[in-house]
Amino acid sequence: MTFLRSLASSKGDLSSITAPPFILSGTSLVEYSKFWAELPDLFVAPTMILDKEERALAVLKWFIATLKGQYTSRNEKLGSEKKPLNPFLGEVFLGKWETETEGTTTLVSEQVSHHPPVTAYAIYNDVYGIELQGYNGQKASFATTTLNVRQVGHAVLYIKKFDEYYYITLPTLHIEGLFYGAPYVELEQKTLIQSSSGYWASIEYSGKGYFSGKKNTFKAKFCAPDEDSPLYTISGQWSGKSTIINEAKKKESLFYDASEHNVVPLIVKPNQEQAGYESRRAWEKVAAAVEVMDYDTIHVEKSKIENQQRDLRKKEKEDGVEWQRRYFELIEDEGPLREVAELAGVEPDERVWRFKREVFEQSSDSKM
Ligand code: CLR
Repeated sequence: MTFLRSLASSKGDLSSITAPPFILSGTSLVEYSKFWAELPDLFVAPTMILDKEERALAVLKWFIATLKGQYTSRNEKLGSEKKPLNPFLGEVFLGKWETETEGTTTLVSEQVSHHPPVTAYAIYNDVYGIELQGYNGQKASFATTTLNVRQVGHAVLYIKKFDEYYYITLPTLHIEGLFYGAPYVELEQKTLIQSSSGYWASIEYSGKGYFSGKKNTFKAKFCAPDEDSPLYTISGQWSGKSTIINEAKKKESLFYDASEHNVVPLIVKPNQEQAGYESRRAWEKVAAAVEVMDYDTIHVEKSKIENQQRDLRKKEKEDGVEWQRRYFELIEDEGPLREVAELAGVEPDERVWRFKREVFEQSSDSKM
């Protein structure tokens, strides 16, 4: 009950929630960017498809495939959704996937704002010439026993060979099962994927009992440029199986089956080789205390980090300087992103976080 009350009073800021120890996780939210590319084969697949329409469909498939990791992996591994650690400003999470066919896919994730929390990330594979950049924050509200979370931000996929962009909006979600102490995520509303080629897809989410009796269901329509009636409709469970219907031929076939794909684990440097601003190193003691549910130590170690951060902000204020983000910068959104957002009918953000790849590549952090 205390927990539910703390949720009710959290006023949009998820970091102010005091969760009971069994719901705490020792993983920082800055790590969650990895869920975009744990299936490197599907991530690079669109680069090999010459046909625009087929390519956009492959992007849709990759996107649907990422949802299971993004929204159900804590449940599957830890038994319920957990409250991640609230990243500090400047916290960085780095990793890479190494696979025989896809080669190296690199992940750079950085906490670029603390109040409100915003994480920016870049994921790229140079063998295939594909890159995802994005940033996100969350706005929460509480209703009776459900926590509603709206995501702020978007992701943009870029395919070099075709000089093609995909603008991806993020789904709204809510946390159910709070009352029973077994929280889990359910998605709602829509995601839009708009390609600069004109092809677009709209994905509508629903939980148990709306489209069907199953959880994690979705319905997507895939349309040609400037068209509203779908070329294909896709539906099913994003955490399980989905099917695709070719509307012209009225032919149905399998679209995606999550059980046929295994995530490729991200390779992260051992903690002792990481810099102090790297996530797992910085939170090491907190994570160890979470592991054994030692609430006092969690509190002591968290406070150390928070005080350090407070001192840093104070010093910056005194010196009249602002914290310098390491690998991202806030830029005016002009160029192609703005165009593709407009195509999507989405109000483009005034300013977006851009990955400073040159800076990253010259840093020792790029030598993983
Ligand atoms: C972060 C960005 C990722 C997708 C994603 C998945 C799960 C979300 C997380 C985001 C934000 C934080 C989140 C989490 C599920 C639960 C957690 C909303 C959007 C909140 C802070 C936990 C509240 C405490 C409990 C009631 C469990 O790409």
